[in-house]
Amino acid sequence: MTLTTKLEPLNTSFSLGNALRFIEGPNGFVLAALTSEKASATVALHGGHVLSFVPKGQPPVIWMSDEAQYREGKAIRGGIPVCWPWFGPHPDDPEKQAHGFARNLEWTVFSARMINNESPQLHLTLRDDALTRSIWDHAFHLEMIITLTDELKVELQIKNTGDTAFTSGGALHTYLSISQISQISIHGLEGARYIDQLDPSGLKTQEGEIRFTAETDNIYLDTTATCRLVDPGMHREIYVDKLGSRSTVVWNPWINKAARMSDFGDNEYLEMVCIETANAASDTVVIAPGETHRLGTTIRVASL
Ligand code: TA6
Repeated sequence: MTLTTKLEPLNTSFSLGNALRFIEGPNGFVLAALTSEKASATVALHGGHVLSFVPKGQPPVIWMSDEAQYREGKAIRGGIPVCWPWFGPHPDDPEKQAHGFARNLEWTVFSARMINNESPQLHLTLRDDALTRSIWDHAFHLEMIITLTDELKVELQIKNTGDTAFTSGGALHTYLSISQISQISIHGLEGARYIDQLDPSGLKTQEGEIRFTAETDNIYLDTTATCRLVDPGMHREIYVDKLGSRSTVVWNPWINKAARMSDFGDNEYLEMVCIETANAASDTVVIAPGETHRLGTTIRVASL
């Protein structure tokens, strides 16, 4: 199937004029381009993966690696990877891909509509099939609802369509664009208990704001707090609100891990940080048959 034969029926069925249309992305990937009066965003059907969010008058808020690879079966480096049904390594089987399979699969366009005649909303879906069941033997229906105003709202609805309960972990693994890693601070997690993935000797407690002087890979537990990223270099604050999430992961790979990742530039650790809306470790949720869990994040900026 050529790209044109992919794009034409999508635009015929779902485009909303200039507010939402389907375009060609890197390596023939299909992207949805969303535009409101106050911002723009792009979403890859591969992985249901938000790639960009740019409020009017602002530099990009969501970060993408210049080395990102657009290949079937591989996650795109940057944006908002959809990590599901588990976060990090598989709890029992190290052979299974890290962060689950949802970010590596092609999602389907379910609908597109305007909210209040000004905000495009894209609705994507992913259902279980023989491949997913060979990895994780449960029936599910994922819905990804992305709404653009002057903010970016991303909501993952996780429905158990099977007849046995399952444990749902995962994250909206948001990469944020910053001026310089040593200049920023993250507020809102003061006093939260966390797993330092680089020193699993035991739970730690966040003392004050988060600043970065080395590789940082923390899973903050039992917190529903909004995170506020203060970036004096870009004269802005980025807020990460969340819904249905009791974990927040804060990650910067720093020098050595950046150098080990083939789809991550050696110096790109300087210009990004992840604030991830998650349910990980002890915060995973059990979803009963027929029930739905909603996991959402809203990204917004304010000028300093
Ligand atoms: O969210 C932090 C983390 O779990 C890190 O340990 C690092 O592995 C990152 O996710 C990226 O994982 P990925 O599989 O996308 O390379």
